[in-house]
Parts: sequence; C-alpha cells; structure tokens
Amino acid sequence: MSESKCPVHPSNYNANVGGGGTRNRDWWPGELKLGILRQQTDVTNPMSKDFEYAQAFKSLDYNGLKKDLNDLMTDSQEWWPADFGHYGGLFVRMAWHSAGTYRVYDGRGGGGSGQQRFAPLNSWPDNVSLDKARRLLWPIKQKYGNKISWADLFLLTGNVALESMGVKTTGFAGGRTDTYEADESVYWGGERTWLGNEVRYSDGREGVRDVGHGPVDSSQSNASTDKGHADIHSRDMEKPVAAAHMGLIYVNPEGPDGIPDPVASARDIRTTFGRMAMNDEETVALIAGGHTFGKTHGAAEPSNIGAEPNAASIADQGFGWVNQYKSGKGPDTITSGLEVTWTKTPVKWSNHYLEYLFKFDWELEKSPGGAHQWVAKDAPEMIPHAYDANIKKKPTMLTTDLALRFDPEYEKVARRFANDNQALHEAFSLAWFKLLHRDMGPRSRWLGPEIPQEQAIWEDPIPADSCSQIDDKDVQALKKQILDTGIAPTKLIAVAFASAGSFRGSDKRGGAAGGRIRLEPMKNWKVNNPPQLQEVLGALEKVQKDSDKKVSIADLIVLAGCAALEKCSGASVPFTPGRGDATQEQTDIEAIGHLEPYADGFRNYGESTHRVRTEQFLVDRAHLLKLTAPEMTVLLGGMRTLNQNYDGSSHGVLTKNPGKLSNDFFVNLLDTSTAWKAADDREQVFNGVDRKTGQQKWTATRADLIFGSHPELRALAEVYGQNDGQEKMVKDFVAVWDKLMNNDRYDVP
Ligand code: HEB
Repeated sequence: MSESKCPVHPSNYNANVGGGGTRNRDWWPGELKLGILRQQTDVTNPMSKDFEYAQAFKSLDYNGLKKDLNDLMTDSQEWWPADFGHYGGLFVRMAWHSAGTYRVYDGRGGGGSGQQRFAPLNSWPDNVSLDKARRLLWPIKQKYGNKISWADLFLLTGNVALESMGVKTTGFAGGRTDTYEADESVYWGGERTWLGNEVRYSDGREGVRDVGHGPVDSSQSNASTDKGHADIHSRDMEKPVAAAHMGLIYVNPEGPDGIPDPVASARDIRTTFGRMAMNDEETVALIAGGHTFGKTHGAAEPSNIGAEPNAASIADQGFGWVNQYKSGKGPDTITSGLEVTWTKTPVKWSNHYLEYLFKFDWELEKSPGGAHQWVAKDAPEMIPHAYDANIKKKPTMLTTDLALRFDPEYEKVARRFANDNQALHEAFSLAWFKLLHRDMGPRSRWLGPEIPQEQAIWEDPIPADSCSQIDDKDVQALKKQILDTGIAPTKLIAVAFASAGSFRGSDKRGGAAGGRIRLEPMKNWKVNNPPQLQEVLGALEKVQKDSDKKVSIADLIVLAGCAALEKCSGASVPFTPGRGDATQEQTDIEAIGHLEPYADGFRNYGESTHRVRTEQFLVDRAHLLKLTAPEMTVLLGGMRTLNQNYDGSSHGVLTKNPGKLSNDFFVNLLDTSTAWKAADDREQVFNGVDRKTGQQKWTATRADLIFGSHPELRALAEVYGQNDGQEKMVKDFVAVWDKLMNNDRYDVP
C-alpha cells in the first residue's frame, strides 16, 4: 500500500496533544542532538533496578528451553506453516539477520540487545517474514519469562535450528540484556528510501539514483543503464555502514543494484562481510553453510504484500507485509521476491550447495515475482517443493551465491570446501559462533553451559594469570612509587585516559584491561601522543620491575592516572585493581585498529568533515564511552583544566592554572566579557577576545564552544560555572573518571 493512498497516514496527524505539533527537530534539524546519550535508561526499562539478567539466567532451565525450541522446529503452525515441515531455515535467517547488522567501525548494530523487535529493524525490507519468526517464539519467551532475554533467544534459536538440522555447533553463550526502545545511535545510512544507496556511495555529496531488489521495487531491477550510478566495480562505501543498501543486512541478492553480475557482487560481499570482521574463508563458509538450508520466497509479484510492521494497521498487531496472494502463506509466501531452493535436502546439513554450485551451468531467469535469479541448466529435477511432495524442480541460486564460484579468491576457498565437507562444517561452525558472539565483550559476560573452552583471537583475550594480585597497602605503596618517578601528573592522566578511553560500549571492546595501549597498533595512534606515551610506559615498567608485588602494567596505568588525579584535584580517587596484560600475539592488529577514534573531543583531537561537525563526533564518542550529557560535560571541562589536549595545544584550556582540576573552563567559557570569533573559514578554531580592549584571551575549538552555544549543554555548563560549582565539579569529575576506568571491568561485580 503506498502512503499517498492512505487517507489517514499517521504523519497527517498534527496532534494537538502532549508531544505533538511542530518540534525543535522540525524547526532546527541541524541542532546538535543529545538524544543518544539518554537512551536505554531506567525510565524506559520495565525491570526493577535490582534486576540482574545474569542472575535470572542462572536459574533458567537451559536444557528445557533447548528442548522446547527443538520441538518448535517441527511444530508447524496453521497461521504460518513451516516449509518442508521444519522452521530451521527461517530461524537461522532470523538469528543471522539479528547478529549480522554488527559492523566493526563503531561496534554498533549486532544481536546484543534484541533490537530486531524495534524499528527500523523490525520493518527493514530485508527482514520481511521475520515478524512471523519472532512471533512463533512468543509462547516460549512467555514460558521462561525474564530468565531468557529476547536477544539471547533469537540467537539461541538459530543455534538450536542448526543443531536440529545436523550441524555440530561450536557452542553458545548467553548474557545479552534486552533493551526496551529503539536504539537511535546507529547510523544506518543517509538514504530516505528503502533499498536506496545514493548516499553511501557518494559520501553524502551527490545523489545517484538507485533501485533495489525485493518486494518494494523489484519491478525496476534492470538498473544497469541508469545514468549516475556509482560504478559497481569501483565504488567505495562510506563508513561506518556495512550494507550495500538502506534496509539490507549486507548485499543485494540479485547483484549490485539489482544487476546480476556475480563478480561485481563478490566485491560488495567482500566489503560488507569484511566490515562484519569476516575474512574470505569465513565469508564463504557462512554463505555456503547458511544457504545449505531453507528456501527463498517469491511466489508472486511483491505488489501483493502490504505495509511493513511499523506502517501496518493497528489491527495487525505488529505483523506486517500482509500477503494478498492466494493463501498468503506457505507455498504462497512472498518475502524477498526471489524463489530459490538451493539443495535437495533443505532441512539437513549437506555439501550439496557447493556441489551444485560447481557441477552445473547456471542460466539467468526471473522468479515469479520478477527478480533475477539463476537456474541449473542441465540439472535433473530433484529439488523438493516445500509443500507438495509430487513437485520437483531444478536447483536455483542467487547472484550472490554464484559470486562464490566466479570470484577467483572465493572460488579457491569454495572449491576446497566443496571437496571437504568436514572442513566446511568446521569453518561454518566457527564463523557462526563468531557472528553470534562478536559483540558480547569479554568472557566474564558469557553465561550458560555451552561456552567453548578454546578462546579465539577476536575475543581480545587477556590471560588470567597476568592479573594483578595486590591489596590496599600495595596500592598505596605503588602510588607513591609512581609519583616518585617525577613524571608530570598530567602525563600520567593522559595515558590512563588514552588506555581506558579506547573502550566502546557498543561491542564492549577496548578499555584499560589488557594494557593493549603498550602494543601495536594502539601505541602508535596519533591521538595517544606516542612519545609521551612511551615516556610514561617506560617509567611504569620500571615501577613494575622494582616492585616485589604481582602487578600488571594495565593496572599501573590506571593507578598512575588515579594517583595523578588525586594530586591535581586534592580529592581521593577510587581504584579497583585486577587487570591483566595481553600480549602482542593475542592482539589482532587490524581488529584493534577499528577502535581508533576518528575524533576525540575530550582531547581536542580531530575536526569536522564535510558531513560531521566536531561536536557531533564528541557526542558519538561520549555515547561509545557510555556517558550521559552531564557526564560528558564535566569530563570535557575537567580534561581542559587538566591540560589534556592530545598535542599539548591550549585550545579550550580556559584557566590560569593548567594542570589543576577546577571549574575554570566553565567559569571562563560563560564569561560574557569574552567575545568569540572564528579564526578560520571552516569555523574549527576560535579566538576569544576581551570585548572592551580587544585583547586576545583564549583560543578554543568547536568541542569547547558547543558548551556555551547549545542550550542544553549551556544549562549543564552553568551548573559547574556557578560559585558553588567547584566542589560539585571535583566530585562529579572523579565519579565519571572512575566510571571510565572501569567501563570494561565486567569481571568486577
Ligand atoms: Fe541468506 C534466505 C540472501 C547470506 C542464511 N538469504 C535468504 C534469502 C535471501 C538471502 C534473499 C531469502 C529470504 C526469503 O525468505 O525470501 N543471504 C542472502 C545474501 C547473503 C546471504 C545476499 C550474503 C551474500 N544467508 C546468508 C548467511 C546465512 C544465510 C551468511 C547464514 C549463515 N539465508 C539463510 C537461510 C535462509 C536464507 C537459512 C533461508 C530462510 C528460510 O528458509 O526461510
């Protein structure tokens, strides 16, 4: 149903009730938005404050749950029948689409918080029919209640589905806590049309017209002649997105922009799977293993299906894509608009997918829904029908499947697997486990009886036997030894911040534990001021050597920061020991490289691009550090008076006493006698002059001045800039510092 046909489309309601009407975001769409810093809080979460999912999970009847899931696989429901009498394929796809939105550049997306229940994901064109999959699970979720989160359930169900079809999985870990509102922090792309990609391939500069696949507009799938297309053989996708179109998990199954070109399609697959942290071998294993199961659904023209869940009728109760074609389900299902079944045993593990891929010649055809797909030319009719035992068909494949044969690099891997099903089985199982657990953070968060023993490098492991064993007395002694090295406290603070500040709450990686700041690549990041870092590390290594206690460098780095902050603030700063040191061999340089910030406003590092302003980077960073807006404010103001700019510049160091923790940043920022003027055309650096005398007083960046310009940030800055602000400043800064240092301490209760 198109929007224009609908007389009471929700956007037509200019509601004259609370929350209605024309809003700030309508009047000033460009205003800095702080919304992502106040998501998923106590006010949106129905659980009481003392609810701990890990505790609840421990009382779960895990095996009972697995048995129920296993039984569900073949318990075909009248309202949404199971293809081939088995829901395995549907549930594997549900789990894969849940986890598969993860991307390495900011660690956002992924299956860690049950976001498939919310928009936009619940309504993505790539997630058609997964509304049914999730609803099939409701009786089981209802039965086990808070002992299993939706987030865990989606992924565990995929695992059980695989096991029930003969896959020996690597295991499973629970521990994903549910969220109760849509996560607004993820940049899914700038396009305003589903399946568009006019922004991601042009870095926001110019639009290229685009068409996609699937129910929404498969009628337009012959796009090869369109002018203005970014060349599918050479285009670059913007960061951090990891999908070739708005609303897809990865790539267009019909080929890039609907063009059925397997080799060009391989290029898109490599880009998108690479951004999910998968290499060629893992990628081939995942696709070949995944498409061993189930079928695609394109019984008829996609115009038969209705609006997605978020735009559907209230009567549909969260279901979407209501299908008018015949029975609207079972053999008449329309999901992707493609009609493919890969193997002759779609609910059983096999090697038929790769066998057929290489054995047959493939011919382009159109699905009943009008989409590009491929049929095995001279193959026998051996593929079963999902509902009619009397019908047999030839094998069929997607353009993206043929990519595994016609891309020379993928072909090598695929041929090896084709000749060695055991190798495929193992590689698939490992890659699947990585897919589901990539964004879970350290093992101390993992729950349940099926955690594999062997640690993988993508877990960023830290050897348990490297953790410090020190008591309060040792801490006091070590603090003194650190300060006695004579290194300036501000440098110690800088290194502690650099170490802990590498954390991101999205995929729970980075942080001070592991002491990876001593290793490649972190030790060479510009934002970490490498020469200064080396000086401090050298001194701390000496402290470690001279001490007769077992203490890690990771702990010493944080302790040094705490000791130095005590010196600079006069306050007492808490410290929690117990971190360990990772080795270089345990560190995946490329994967850790993804943690490097493009900009870090707390250290005045980085500036605006043509699409993102410095202050927007600051908020993005604050979100990854799990800070609220007040915490971001006090942290930045404190970092300035502590003289923490990465390059030692004095931008925003609005104090006569750099190196002392004070509220001077706010006092001077809010001082009306100063007038600010841009020092450059791009408004990156500003001069602050005395209004009367014209004398130059300060310089500052956008990350500084936003706290005087944005009304809500100014309101927060005022709290600290008042005469009673100094004490609060110190107290709040120490609190946020402590939070930062322990962001990654999932091992501490
Ligand atoms: Fe897949 C299905 C595409 C990868 C698993 N897929 C499917 C479909 C499509 C696709 C279109 C259909 C849907 C319907 O229903 O219609 N994929 C695709 C692409 C890619 C992929 C493009 C990239 C290249 N998959 C994948 C992976 C996995 C999977 C990786 C896992 C691991 N899928 C799957 C399954 C299925 C599918 C299981 C079936 C479902 C059913 O049966 O329902």
